[in-house]
Amino acid sequence: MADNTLIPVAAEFAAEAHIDAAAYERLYQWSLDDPEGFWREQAKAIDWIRPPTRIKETSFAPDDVHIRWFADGTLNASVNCLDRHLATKADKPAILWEGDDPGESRTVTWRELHDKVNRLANALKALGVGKGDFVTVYLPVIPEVLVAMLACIRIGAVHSVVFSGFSSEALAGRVADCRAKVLITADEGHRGGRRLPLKRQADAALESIAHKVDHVVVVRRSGAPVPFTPGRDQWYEEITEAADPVCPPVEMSAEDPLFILYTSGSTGKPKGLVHTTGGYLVHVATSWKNIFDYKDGEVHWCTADVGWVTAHSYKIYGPVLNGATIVMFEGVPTWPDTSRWWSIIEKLKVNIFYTAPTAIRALMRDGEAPVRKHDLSSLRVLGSVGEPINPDAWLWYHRVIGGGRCPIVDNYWQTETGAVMLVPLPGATPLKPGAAAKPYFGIRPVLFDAAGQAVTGAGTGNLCFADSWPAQARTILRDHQRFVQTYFAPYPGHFFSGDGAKRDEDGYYWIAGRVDDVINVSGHRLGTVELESAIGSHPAVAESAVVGFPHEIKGQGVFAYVTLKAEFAETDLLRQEIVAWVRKSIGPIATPDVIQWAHALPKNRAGKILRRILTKIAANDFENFGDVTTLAEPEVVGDIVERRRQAIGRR
Ligand code: 7RM
Repeated sequence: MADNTLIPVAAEFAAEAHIDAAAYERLYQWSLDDPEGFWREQAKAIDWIRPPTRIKETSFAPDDVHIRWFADGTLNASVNCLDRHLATKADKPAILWEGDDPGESRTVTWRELHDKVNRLANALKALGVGKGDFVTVYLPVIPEVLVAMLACIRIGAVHSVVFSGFSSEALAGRVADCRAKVLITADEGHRGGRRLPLKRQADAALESIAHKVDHVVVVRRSGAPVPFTPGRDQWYEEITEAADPVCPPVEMSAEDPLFILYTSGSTGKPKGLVHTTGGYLVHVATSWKNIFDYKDGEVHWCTADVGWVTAHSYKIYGPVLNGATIVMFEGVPTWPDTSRWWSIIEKLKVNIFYTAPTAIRALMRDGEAPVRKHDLSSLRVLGSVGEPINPDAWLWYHRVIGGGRCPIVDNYWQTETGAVMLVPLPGATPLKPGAAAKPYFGIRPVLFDAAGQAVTGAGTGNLCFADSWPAQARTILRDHQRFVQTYFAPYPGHFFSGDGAKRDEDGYYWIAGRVDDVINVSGHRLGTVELESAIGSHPAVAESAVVGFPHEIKGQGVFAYVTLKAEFAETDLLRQEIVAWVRKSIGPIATPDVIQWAHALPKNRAGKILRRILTKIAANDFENFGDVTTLAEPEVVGDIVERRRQAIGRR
């Protein structure tokens, strides 16, 4: 059993590591006994204009949930990301960028990055953007996305990065929700040899909402002709060339917002989680260095797209705060062939490589040959994030990619937590394939069982965290009540993660996955309600229910039960049409894997769909439905099971 495999920390690794086993025990204990003292010390990793004297101020009383860290400190985030590295690193690379096309690459030094950020910051100011304004960033993985984020925070504007794979409808909702003043996009994105019409999608999004942005800044990426609205639209190149290269940083309060990031929840409306400046930077800067055991001069590559929190904290802010060289890759791992990632690791001599289990599973299918073509000996530490990693994929990643010598840091956290919660520190914690291992400093995991009791010792339950940590999200934009209800109402006094977990005899944590109405597809969170409303808006659909099901590559796939309106026939053509409809309304990541027609959906007498049963059927488990006495029409289930049996029989 993989559960029993324990891979010890190599003595040579521990000897050189920032944190070894003894240091982990000592620091973890300190962080619990004296959180204020511990985090006051950690806060020294950041350059403050006025260092904080107030460290932690939190309340989790139901009528007054508030979270404040370092509240009287002031600072500027972009100074911490840029200016302070110039004295020692000006001509060293900050960004090593690889284009989708293997012939295309760029190096951006710290000096160049500083110059670009200052110019864009001034250009944004000239467009009327100031402290507290929202800027939506809808860009592919190109250096300008980092420039845009840092330019915003230099002038105190709040960035909202939207994944460029999201559709115009998804973008529209996110621009309207934060009432963005400016949208920054590109003419087109390049991905897997194809072009993404970003500017067209952005225009469509802006046309569909009542809120009006003042300006759209357009980066010329492909050079393709795109529609351009004079006055509103501005070419990035033109406004930054014309701008002054020196932009004084704005002094911000530690609790001023740094960015927002939308994530799917269990209702249809994405939540704009608000992260603030001081606590986020302290926690992200220090934890990134510790979890990857970063040494000055190393090259870090996180493969996540900039639209996800993984990229915010540990592709961008963590490394950039530490002055590390980061890799940005615009394309996909399978184009032009499945050795693309490995060729980049060899070419750029990547030391720290951080990706998601779904990618490992997909690349594993191709066998070892594409990996063996390349020299991966520069690798020192590997990371995994986004979903539980199955021991098979873990062992392959460790042996084939890491050559058996690189620890895998499987780090568990969320958009809401801002930074890591559970992780084996590479110089401190023996590894168990598939376990997110131990709590990070200052983190107090608690498992609650079905009776609502905290589990002591080994056991399973709903994963919560007591107290607070500096990178914790402060609220949901313009909906504090929803923030309180979602995260703090289920287990008063605790933050509820939405995940189930197990704690083993050694105190290691194993994440079981979501226990709410969220599916984790290839490490991306999708709310079932959001999917259902997309499907339900198709004219032929009467009703639908979406559940996750085990998927070999994606971890979980999207399974939709669909009931059609009486006048529509259940055809394959209509199936394809609904799939295309969902892709258009949310984006390709939301593509349903299976659509099964249903005459009716199983409901209780109050009309609530019984997803528990539908989840079992989607996993081809046709028994153990539990209590079915609440079903309004029990025969509906037999019919759905019969259709499922036929469908698998046919394949
Ligand atoms: C960082 C990130 C969060 C959800 C979370 C879990 C799942 C993330 C792991 C994991 C098992 C991990 N943020 N998750 N990391 N499950 N092991 N190491 O992914 O907000 O996009 O997603 O992802 O279900 O709740 S996220």
